[in-house]
Amino acid sequence: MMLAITAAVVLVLGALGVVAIAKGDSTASGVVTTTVHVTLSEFKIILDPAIVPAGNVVVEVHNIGSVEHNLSAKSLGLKTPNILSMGSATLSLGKIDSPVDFICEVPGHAASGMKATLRIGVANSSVTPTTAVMSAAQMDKAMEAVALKFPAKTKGVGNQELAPKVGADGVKEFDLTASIINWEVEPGVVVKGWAYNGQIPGPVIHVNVGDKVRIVLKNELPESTSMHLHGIRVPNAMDGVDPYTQKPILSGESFSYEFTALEPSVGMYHSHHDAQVQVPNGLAGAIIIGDWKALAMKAAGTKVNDTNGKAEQEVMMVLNDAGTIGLSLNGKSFPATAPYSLKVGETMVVHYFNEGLLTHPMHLHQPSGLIVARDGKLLDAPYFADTINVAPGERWTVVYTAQDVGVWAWHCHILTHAETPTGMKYMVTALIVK
Ligand SMILES: [Cu+2]
Repeated sequence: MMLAITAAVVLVLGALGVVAIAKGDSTASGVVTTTVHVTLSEFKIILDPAIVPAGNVVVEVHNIGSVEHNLSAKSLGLKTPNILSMGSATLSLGKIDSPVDFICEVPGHAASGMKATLRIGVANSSVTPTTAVMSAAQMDKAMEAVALKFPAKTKGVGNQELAPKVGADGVKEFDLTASIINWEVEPGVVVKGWAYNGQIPGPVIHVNVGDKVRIVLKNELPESTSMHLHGIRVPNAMDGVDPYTQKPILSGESFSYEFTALEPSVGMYHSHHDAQVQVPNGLAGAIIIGDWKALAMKAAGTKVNDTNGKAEQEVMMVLNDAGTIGLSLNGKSFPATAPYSLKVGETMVVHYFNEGLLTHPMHLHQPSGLIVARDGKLLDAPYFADTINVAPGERWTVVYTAQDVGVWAWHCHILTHAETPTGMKYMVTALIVK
């Protein structure tokens, strides 16, 4: 009966949007029932309270993340179903008198940090749930505070152009080292990133058609790796798919990927070993063959109002949504993302690369993008779009010519990838047109 009443109270509180903690409650038999509010997100489990008195425990679970999660208490054999973004579930743990370990059982999520332990003792409530009720004014203030931080300084910048060493044989050699580093995704949020040359995304490799290329990858990770050249035409033995085309590169060992750059390409290099962990955690970078500023402008022709017929910038925009890095543009979450700037009549050629697990519809408020290539192949008929769906593995090359002065938001249009109740976050940046 008491459980039914507690459940009813929880339901009512939930319906009102109130997520305050239900206080411990004694039944006639003296057993306390405590409701624990659990918040799931990428990639955290927050318990409130985290310490409860021995007795009956009911957990009320809210997923405020952007992807599906669940909550599992393995030692008790209890688990919620998968909970959609912004969904809820309730789990009765029964009578508890020793600590309970929780994880999210979605593959990779526990390893990325979705673990928590409910302890037994004097109840506390030190954590404020992020979905706690705010007044409209408080919400406005929180949103403004985040917006004013943009662009926030963080340690580490990805996508830095990597200069080759050119040997007597004329081969352009690029040296990459894979290792685990501390990576600041947003101000004060430092995660264990898996990086090439200490950068997330890895450095940009730029070569010309006809170049002989050698990429030497040294593995300083705690596990094996290999590297696939995604979208680049290479001999099969250089395709980086262990154990088929090569042996795994063991920790401490190196491998040389050698090929001749045969055709203009917009490619990415990324791990092909334990890839669902290694790639979202950061092991990915851009590799470009050819002069895409020139190729893209030739394809655009007279469709854009560029003043000098030249692209002023080439921008790599690497999308990610999982692992330790999470929802991000070029390894950073708003307000730590980098803004871009152009003068009216200037052009930037943007390559979108999706290294995540989800599709992201990338939207620049102005100007419209002229799509000139998909996966490094020029289109017969370039076309305009203001929202461009970039699926995992895809690369889209887009010409943006600045038309109107202002600060134009540029973000993923899955809104939970761009906003939270306390302001813009994750896959958001801006184009500043002067
Ligand atoms: Cu998205």
